[in-house]
Amino acid sequence: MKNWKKVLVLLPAMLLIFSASAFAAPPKTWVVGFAQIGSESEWRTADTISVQNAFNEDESFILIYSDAQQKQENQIKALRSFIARKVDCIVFTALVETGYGPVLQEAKRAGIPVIMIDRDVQESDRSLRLTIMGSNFITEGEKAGNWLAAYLKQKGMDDGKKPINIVELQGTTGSAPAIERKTGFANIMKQHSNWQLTRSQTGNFTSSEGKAVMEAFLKADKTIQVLYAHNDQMALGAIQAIKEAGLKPGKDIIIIGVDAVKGAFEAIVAGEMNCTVECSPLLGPQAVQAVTDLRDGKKLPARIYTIEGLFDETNAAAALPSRQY
Ligand code: GYE
Repeated sequence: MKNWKKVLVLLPAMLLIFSASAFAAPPKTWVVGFAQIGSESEWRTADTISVQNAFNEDESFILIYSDAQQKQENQIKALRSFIARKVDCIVFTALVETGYGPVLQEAKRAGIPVIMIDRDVQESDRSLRLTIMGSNFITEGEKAGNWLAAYLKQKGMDDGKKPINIVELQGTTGSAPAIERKTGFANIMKQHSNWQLTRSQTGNFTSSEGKAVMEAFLKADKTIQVLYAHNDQMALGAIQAIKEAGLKPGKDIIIIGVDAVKGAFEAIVAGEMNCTVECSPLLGPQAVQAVTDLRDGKKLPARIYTIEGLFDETNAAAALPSRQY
């Protein structure tokens, strides 16, 4: 008898839940503006495609894509046009770390949330963006340094006294990955007093500039033993320069890159490059998840890191067939 009463009392609530879930309104369509940097590398292309596909596959989003062609002023213009169009959310990758304060303030005043992916800005006011999702670039630089220490040891090339001459190709000046990949590698250099950074210059994350800078390094210096490039694209350009100088890349000069793009895998398998630290560009699904959570009223964590590995001659060939970028 008692149970019957309970059912009678609960019935209206049960009906309400049932009808709410059966006829739940579809999620409100959100217009998302994506302010991308450009297309300087294989990595960037894979990143753009991943974000575009992930948003386009979800019918509840309309993505507006902007390619800034490597210019900060174009990015600022794109952000302003997103604000003028009153988009629901902005997904933003900052070319460099500084100079976006005013436009981010404008977005905040307009009540438009900003989600950073890949490259963050240096703004003391954390509230200017909800989260930054992507890689830990300092860890990547440290991984590159630790790999080098283990490799030199294994080859019996480092007695801890004789100098190890290293050159560095930096990424775009002022960008988060260039600053932090340098810092991470320098952290490991500090543990090896005989390692010396003999030359360090920007190659702007591109193959052509990486090649040109490496050519200049090789002309001026015959003692280079190691190249640390802040991305694979510059390492691949430098490999051309090393070959043209009559040297064997991967043998006469140890070459370390970052990203783990297909071109680097092929170079490692061919014995022309030694190591690449993985940095995943496949940020699309994670970005869609974050924007969906935001639309659902959930709070986003301030930092979302991607999980990544490292590849050299011991594991590159086995991993190559399943690589997505
Ligand atoms: O390593 C490089 C690209 O921001 C992590 O930018 C990204 C970097 C990536 O051009 O290849």
